[in-house]
Amino acid sequence: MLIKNKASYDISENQVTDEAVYQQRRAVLKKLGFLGASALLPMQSNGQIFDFLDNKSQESFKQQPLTFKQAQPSSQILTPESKVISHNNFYEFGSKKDQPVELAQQFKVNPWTLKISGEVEQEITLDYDMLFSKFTLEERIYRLRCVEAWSMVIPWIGFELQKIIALAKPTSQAKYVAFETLYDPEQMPGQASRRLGGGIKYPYVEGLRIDEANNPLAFLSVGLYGKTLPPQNGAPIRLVVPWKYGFKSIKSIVGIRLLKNKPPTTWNKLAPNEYGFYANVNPEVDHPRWSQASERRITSGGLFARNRIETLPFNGYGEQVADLYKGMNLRKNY
Ligand SMILES: Nc1nc2c(c(=O)[nH]1)N[C@H]1C(S)=C(S)[C@@H](COP(=O)(O)O)O[C@H]1N2
Ligand SMILES: [Mo]
Repeated sequence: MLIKNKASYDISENQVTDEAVYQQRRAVLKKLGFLGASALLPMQSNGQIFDFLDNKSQESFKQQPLTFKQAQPSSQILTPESKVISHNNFYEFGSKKDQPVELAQQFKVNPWTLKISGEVEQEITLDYDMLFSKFTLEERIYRLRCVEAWSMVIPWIGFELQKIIALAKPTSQAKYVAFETLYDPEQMPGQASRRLGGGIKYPYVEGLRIDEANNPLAFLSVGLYGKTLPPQNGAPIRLVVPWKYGFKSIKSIVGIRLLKNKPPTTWNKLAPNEYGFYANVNPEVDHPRWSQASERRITSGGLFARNRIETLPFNGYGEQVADLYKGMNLRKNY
């Protein structure tokens, strides 16, 4: 094998775990239902993944059952749980869809600290147990539309973002809300390697205008399908903003800060001409490299299922949120 110009994140061959051990690990994940058919294709991934899994137990993350107020019955067809938890975007655990489920199983979510600070009268610090007990938990069935033009329907469990904001008592100066994901390269291999982490500068950060954050649809999720979140979906707590592209729905949050000024956001910093601050789902404004007019709904069907559907303005939530953008040019403010 030709190794040219070895970067610090490249590994040497003797660090690569032996193929048999690797296959055994995949068999374990497969038995647990974590690996779909695509995972049986030969892996193009690098030794780093083997290395990361090395010396760790093969046990998968344990989700706990939750008590919550169930959602009204819905006519929407849910995306099967097996797909919700195995087809993920979570670049801290690799930029490919099947990497988070493989690389996040050892992620430690307890203890956890979520701090709400900034332009508030009352700073708040929540520990792991408080995430599940401070507010009444309810179920919300939301569509999630990724900017890459695929979508899912997911039964989340959690509480409205506005509840935690109200508890902190924002000052009159608070105009924006900034969110930050955990920074821990020892646990998140994508933060330790540019190649795995897709070139993102970590920690992953996101933001909303305060009126967007106070809209009742904006949700902090601590669970899905009746249980606590698995790590690949953003355990122990993540944002869900269903009328915006999926990248706004930041995972594994440790900080929420109320601010006077608009905060930087990860994808906007990386490619400002492709990803804006608002990122409202909008079929009329195409991504520079692809159309946003339709999407592939991920269902129980296979690869060739007929599941191409029209994308709706604000992902179909216009009635609840369109007023937030009255008078704004949504082509300019993409
Ligand atoms: N910290 C962090 N949050 C993130 C991401 C990420 O890479 N890192 N990916 C985003 C993108 S692009 C999408 S589409 C959703 C995917 O959520 P899911 O894997 O639970 O479906 O998470 C979002 N939140
Ligand atoms: Mo996404």
